[in-house]
Amino acid sequence: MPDVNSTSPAPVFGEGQYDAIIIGAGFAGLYQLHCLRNRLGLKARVLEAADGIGGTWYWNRYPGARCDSESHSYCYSFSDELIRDWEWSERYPEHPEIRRYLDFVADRFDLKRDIQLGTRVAGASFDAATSRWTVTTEAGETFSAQFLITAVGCLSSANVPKIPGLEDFRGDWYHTGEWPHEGVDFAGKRVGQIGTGSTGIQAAPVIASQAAHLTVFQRTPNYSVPAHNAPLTQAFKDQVKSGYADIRRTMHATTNGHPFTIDDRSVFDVSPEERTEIYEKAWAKGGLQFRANFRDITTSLEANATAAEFIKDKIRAIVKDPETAAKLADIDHPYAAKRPPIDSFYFETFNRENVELADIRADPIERITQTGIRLQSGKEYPLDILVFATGFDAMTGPFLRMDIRGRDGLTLGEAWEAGPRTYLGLNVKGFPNLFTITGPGSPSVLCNMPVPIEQHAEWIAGCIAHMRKNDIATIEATEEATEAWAAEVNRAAEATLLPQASSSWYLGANVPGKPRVFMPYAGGMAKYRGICDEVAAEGYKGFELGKVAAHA
Ligand code: N01
Repeated sequence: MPDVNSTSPAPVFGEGQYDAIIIGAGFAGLYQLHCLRNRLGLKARVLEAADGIGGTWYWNRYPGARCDSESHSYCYSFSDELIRDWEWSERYPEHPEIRRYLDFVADRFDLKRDIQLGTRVAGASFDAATSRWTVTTEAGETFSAQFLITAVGCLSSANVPKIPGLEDFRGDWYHTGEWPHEGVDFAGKRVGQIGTGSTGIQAAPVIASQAAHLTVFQRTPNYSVPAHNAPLTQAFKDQVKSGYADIRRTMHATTNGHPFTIDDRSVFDVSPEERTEIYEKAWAKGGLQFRANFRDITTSLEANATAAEFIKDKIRAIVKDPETAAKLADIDHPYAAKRPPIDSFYFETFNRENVELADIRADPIERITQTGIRLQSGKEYPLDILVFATGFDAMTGPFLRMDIRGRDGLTLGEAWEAGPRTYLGLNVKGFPNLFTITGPGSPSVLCNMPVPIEQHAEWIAGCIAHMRKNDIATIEATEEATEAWAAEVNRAAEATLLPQASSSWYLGANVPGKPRVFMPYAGGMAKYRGICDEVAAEGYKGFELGKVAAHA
């Protein structure tokens, strides 16, 4: 790991002049600011569209929104003091608790004075003559910086599908990723929820418990494993604090950055009876750990089928109406080929009198009417409230809604016309000094997010420290390294079952017209960290380093 503590003399600045502009004040933006300002002594500013910090957790306040990673791992691990001084209350933290945590971190490291809220970045352009970025906001402010760092999140551009008739709907409608802060009163209402991904699976049980009636419109049935959320015991909290060094080591050594390891056995190393027993235990324990029961669940279709069938049997056993159970269990992709949801009584929700499942794969939505949803068969669902749990224009959406222009006016949209191309998910050829935290081509969404975020922010800080120390003005991925990385991203994906879920947002398949490219790096976080360290150790191999005067 390069030395993030080395600094070089800070240049003199005018108003709006910075060493680094960071876009976004979620987990990534906060830590990047800490690394650059508090450790390197750079002049850095975070621009954040929202009126508060929190990133994804600022916007996702839908009913049931809580993290699927366990709280003791869904946090920063860089500071022993933070680990000592913060206490999580539940196994999976609910959205307000995560915001309180991030607020605590921002105060602890005195970050807020360099975070400008209510400031949506409209665009940024690179000037080759000065080697600087000019960043413009929607309000017309401009900033100049040597480095532009995006901390925009992977799932922050809400996807509201263009279903005909939405503009006619006389009820209220909401997207889960832009949920009103004051909440939504479902009492006495007929609610329609479109979408059964991780979000929909979290939201449906809570909405059902509050509304007069809930119809879940399901296009692609999904697996889910119980979360078994519960308050944390004092003994567990103490154990986490005293054993955090080991927990951190595990998170850094595993594929997905979670605090548990993947069992080294194959599904077929054990007898069918023993396998069922293992699955039963994992089901009773709950959580994302289910896919870590055997090493080949995520790589072999035959092995995967044993886990898939186990979960389908559970669905059929939980859901009392056989027709509804059959629709819920009619899953067309391998388990965990899409991001595996975990739930609190999702399948049980369909046993409630006030809940109905509409199979819109068999009978698609024709249109939204003034009073509800009409299916192609002519069947009508009268609704007062419509909830879109329809996901995000993932990974590239948050970038492409800004007008980012690199060398010679090349837009990021043009550079990514056939799908995102990056080197290590960290930089794009043609866009010098642009760093993309958890960008496409990095492990990001396949991991417990704080782990790749910390690794990226530290790597970027190390890179900038190296540049300052060696009087390097620009860094830019080479075409050769970009090509080789694209091949590695494809190779890593093909070694897993991930590309086999054809409707997955990992492939961009959820947004009509989006290029079908497997976006995250599936080679595992530990391997990826090693590659990034090696790139740095070898003088930023694969990057072109430019030695022109940098400071304006
Ligand atoms: O979105 P999704 P999400 N008509 O894209 C359906 C993270 N997350 O918000 O599969 C009808 O997974 C779509 O159907 P189909 C996590 O990484 C994390 O649930 O396209 N239906 C699908 O059922 C997750 O993976 C936490 O056929 C339409 C659903 O909407 C990611 O966010 C919690 C449709 C979208 O599912 C996204 O999850 C929650 C249409 N036109 C989420 N368009 C944590 O705990 C879409 N759908 C950290």
